[in-house]
Amino acid sequence: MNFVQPAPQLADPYRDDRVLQAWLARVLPEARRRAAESDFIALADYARRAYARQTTSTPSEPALTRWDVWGHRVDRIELTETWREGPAIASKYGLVADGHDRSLGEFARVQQFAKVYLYHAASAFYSCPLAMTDGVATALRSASNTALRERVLPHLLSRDPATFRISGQWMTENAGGSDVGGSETTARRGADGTWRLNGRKWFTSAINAEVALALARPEGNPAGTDGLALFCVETRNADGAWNGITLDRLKDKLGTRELPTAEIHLHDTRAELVGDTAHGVRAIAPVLQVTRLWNAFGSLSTMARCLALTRDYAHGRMAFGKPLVEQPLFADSLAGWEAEFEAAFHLAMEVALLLGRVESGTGDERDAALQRLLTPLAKLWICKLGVRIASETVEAFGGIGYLEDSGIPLLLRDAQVFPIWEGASNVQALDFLRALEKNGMEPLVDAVDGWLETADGTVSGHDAEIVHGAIRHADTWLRDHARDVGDLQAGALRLGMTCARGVAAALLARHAAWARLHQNDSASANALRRFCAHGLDSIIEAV
Ligand code: MFK
Repeated sequence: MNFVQPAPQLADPYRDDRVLQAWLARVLPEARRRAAESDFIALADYARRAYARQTTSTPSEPALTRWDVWGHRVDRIELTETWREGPAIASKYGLVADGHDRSLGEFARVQQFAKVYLYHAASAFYSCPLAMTDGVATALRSASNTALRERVLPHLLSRDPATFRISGQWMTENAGGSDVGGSETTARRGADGTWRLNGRKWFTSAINAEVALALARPEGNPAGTDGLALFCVETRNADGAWNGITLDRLKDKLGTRELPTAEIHLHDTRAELVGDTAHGVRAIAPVLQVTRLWNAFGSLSTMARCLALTRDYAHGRMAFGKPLVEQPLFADSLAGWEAEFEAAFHLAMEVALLLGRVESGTGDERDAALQRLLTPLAKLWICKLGVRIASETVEAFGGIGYLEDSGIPLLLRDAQVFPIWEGASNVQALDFLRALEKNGMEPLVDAVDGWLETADGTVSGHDAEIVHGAIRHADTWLRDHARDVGDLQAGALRLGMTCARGVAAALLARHAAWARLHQNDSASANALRRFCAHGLDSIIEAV
């Protein structure tokens, strides 16, 4: 009998995750952690079951039936099994509700995002509508249309599958994905006071959503971003028929294939104003702040899955007389990917903590400024890193990693969406400049100094110097180029990457010091050394 390599086994995504466990032990109060633990365990169990199902079944995709046999236009969507399970999982474990639960105080967002991290890789991208639902709930919380808020919000935050509803977010049109100001959809108010939307939305993720926020230009408003207003659409009429919406087709995508993303036309679609008759982009910005963080956590969850499978395989796969994990070069590469992942984890969790502090009123202005500055940085760097780690995973598995039915190529195809969704990397880099314009670099520099100070004496002075050096260089570069918008924009990606990695390293240093002191664990300090050695500063002077 020829040798047959056993398939990799998925370790427990909660119990066996050192990085998550140590972070929770450091930050989440013991009582809160104990209260949430059964949900963490249940989500990890679900992830393992979903993985077992994925590796033993034929992949399925949503199907759109546009016409019934008699010739009626029906636009019916059949969802996949994982998607049909989504509402029950999401509501039961509070994947949206936790983030808005005032009783959780400043920890609402970290508890929620720990769950998102555990669920995403098992969700077949049901996490996408949950992200949008969370963002829309965040925007609606401060909407001046109180009747709309009171009617819709309880459904988005429901913990009961019978009343739980999801929301979409319709921004992208043919004229622009990043440049939303060119949107062509119009809004007209009828004699009865009802708003009607007409136009075409080109990428509507999760078209099965019951609600959506849509940008449209009220007739008579000026061209450009400011002339757009934000509307809420209930996608179905009371009888279940579409509310003036036709589904032209489902998108044929590289990844996220269980997610029904549609091109649609709006024909006198009934809609309600969320607030003002203009400034819709400003009104939808809170959605972006939240969904961008979901992207970072989706990417982290994918990386955790990639690394867990790679680790298991490396222990079981023999090459040249010993397991891969004992081959010095393979072990060195794996440790490098793990170090990048760990630093990324600390950055994303810090942003979640800051968001929770700001929303619960326990944070101050510094927290708000830092949350605004770090959100695009986390999205920018962590989503790009996810593609790299997924690509390394394909390579680590060799030929098998290139085969569809190993499930590994799926990880790479799916990871590629994160840098694109909710504003591509360049949009994030430019958004970082927008945030700097309002908040300056000082909150970030001060925070990094504070985190490194906490770690002083525990992590190596050499590592601390590398972090300081990168952040100081970013600060100086910013001052030197402040007057030239062209230079600033051209360097924004390099500046953003440098700041993201510098901040992540400082956060990892703070954690490493704690782990040494309280858990006698040097793993994070070792990860920091590698992370810093990979280099933090990617700013180069333009020639
Ligand atoms: C598991 C993960 C799941 C994730 C699922 C998500 C699936 C969703 C799929 C999608 O990708 S939906 C499409 C998402 N599209 C985008 O993200 C659009 C990308 N483009 C941008 O982000 C542009 O920067 C933006 C359209 C927001 C603004 O461009 P403009 O036209 O140059 O606007 P401008 O004048 O700079 O900003 C308008 C206002 O918004 C300003 O406020 P004021 O009116 O008060 O001056 C800005 O300050 C404010 N603003 C813009 N970005 C902001 C912001 N405020 C806060 N935070 C931001 N990030």
